[in-house]
Amino acid sequence: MYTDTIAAIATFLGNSGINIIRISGDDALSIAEKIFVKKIKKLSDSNRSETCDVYNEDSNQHINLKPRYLHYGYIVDKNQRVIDEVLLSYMKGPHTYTREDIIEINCHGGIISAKKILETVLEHGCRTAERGEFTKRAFLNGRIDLAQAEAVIDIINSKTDSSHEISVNHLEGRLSKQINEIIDEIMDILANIEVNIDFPEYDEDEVTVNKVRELSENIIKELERLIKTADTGKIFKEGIKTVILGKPNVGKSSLMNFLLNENRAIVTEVPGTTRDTIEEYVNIKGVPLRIIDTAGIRETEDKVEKIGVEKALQKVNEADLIIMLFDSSRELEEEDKKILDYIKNKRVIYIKNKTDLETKLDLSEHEIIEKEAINISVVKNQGLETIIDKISKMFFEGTINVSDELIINNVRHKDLLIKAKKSLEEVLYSVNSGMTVDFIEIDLKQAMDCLGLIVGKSVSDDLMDKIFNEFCIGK
Ligand SMILES: Nc1nc2c(ncn2[C@@H]2O[C@H](COP(=O)(O)OP(=O)(O)OP(=O)(O)O)[C@@H](O)[C@H]2O)c(=O)[nH]1
Ligand SMILES: [Mg+2]
Repeated sequence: MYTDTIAAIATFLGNSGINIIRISGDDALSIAEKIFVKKIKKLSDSNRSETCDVYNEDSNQHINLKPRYLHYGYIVDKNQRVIDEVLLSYMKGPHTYTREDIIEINCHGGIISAKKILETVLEHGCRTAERGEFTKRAFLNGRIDLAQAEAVIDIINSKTDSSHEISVNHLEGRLSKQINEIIDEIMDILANIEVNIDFPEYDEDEVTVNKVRELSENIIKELERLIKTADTGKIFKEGIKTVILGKPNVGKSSLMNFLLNENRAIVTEVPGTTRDTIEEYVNIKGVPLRIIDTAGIRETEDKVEKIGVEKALQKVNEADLIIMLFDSSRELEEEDKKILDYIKNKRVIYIKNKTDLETKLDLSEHEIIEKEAINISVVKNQGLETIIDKISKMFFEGTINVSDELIINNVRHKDLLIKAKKSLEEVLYSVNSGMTVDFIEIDLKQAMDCLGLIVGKSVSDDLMDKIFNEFCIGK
């Protein structure tokens, strides 16, 4: 099958050591042969121009690019002017990332070389790759399935070791294997039903019904187990969305800075210092946190502060965790009580800050909070470890071994698993209410289709565009 040839810079353009230009498709090799030279000749000084000082000795020389070797040489433009000194490799399809012929050119870092080389490559008759198009080709050419392609982007976007490990598991095909096994089981049930429909005279109805019931129940259990892991997967992928909340001046921004280990938020003794929400990602002892510092909650006439307070309260709705800060050197005030009211249904860690000062806070009205609250002093660096330990216990019940467990870390997969489970519950319902087996065929097929979409069986162009548009160029 002929495909047009695509090219892109696969590395991040900046002051790096090297950049890589990638070409994939039927013309990759012939393009390389036109732009790559192994030998150069310095022109004599009199012939030198400012922009070109080296030339190909024999522009028509035949270059033998042996596959899977690194070839040292130069890239030249259409006028045979040298652009850069490079290492070039040729990987012959189908044993490549895209299953097509691939050329990779390692040039010097910086912006200009890579851009010029790409321009030259494009001039020789290929087009710029779209986002994720190399990986899309790997999928379309059957080297990986859709779940594995999605794992590639998740590996690139990983922010923690654990999240990386989960995605590597998926790339290796562990999720796909499990999903395909479930699809096979559903196909077994369907086959049973077909026999029943085709040969009703065998009167195997009862046997079939029992078999359908048992298999559906087992698959539902398996899907439930997978769906349950999605919460952990989301946390590892996005971090625990942790909103620091409290009245003005309790030390929210000080705590944020401490957790980030940098002076990110402005801290002053003036109540109402923080006006906007500030979000940062941090990984503390393996616990991934997306920390959000907020404006101190109080009634205010200040227009800017008011918006800040509204934003802070909005963040509460999206939070996985609230860190509610009290100032132990001040009495419990209306503002504290209002915040407590506001976060009633959330997961909360209560903290009393400024314990280095004389205690004035009395939480005896709130017995449970008093018992649970962690005493800290940000300025004295006291009690802060306890916060992380508590979060770790709250979300991971100690430790979690992501390498052994198959964890769902993709919302699309989770939604499809839930849909598949619902269809199978319909199957069970139909079976239990005595409907004939042919009735359940539709639901079974629907469950199978949902699971098929995870691994990319009969996926629409729209869905593919949506998935691969999240990739970077050159991947
Ligand atoms: N003594 C003492 N002072 C602290 C402690 N933590 C913070 N502070 C001080 O309390 C003041 C307010 O701290 P911030 O971190 O700005 O408080 P905030 O809650 O972010 O305040 P707003 O942004 O105004 O809502 C600053 O002067 C801090 O140095 C502490 O543990 N002990
Ligand atoms: Mg602040």
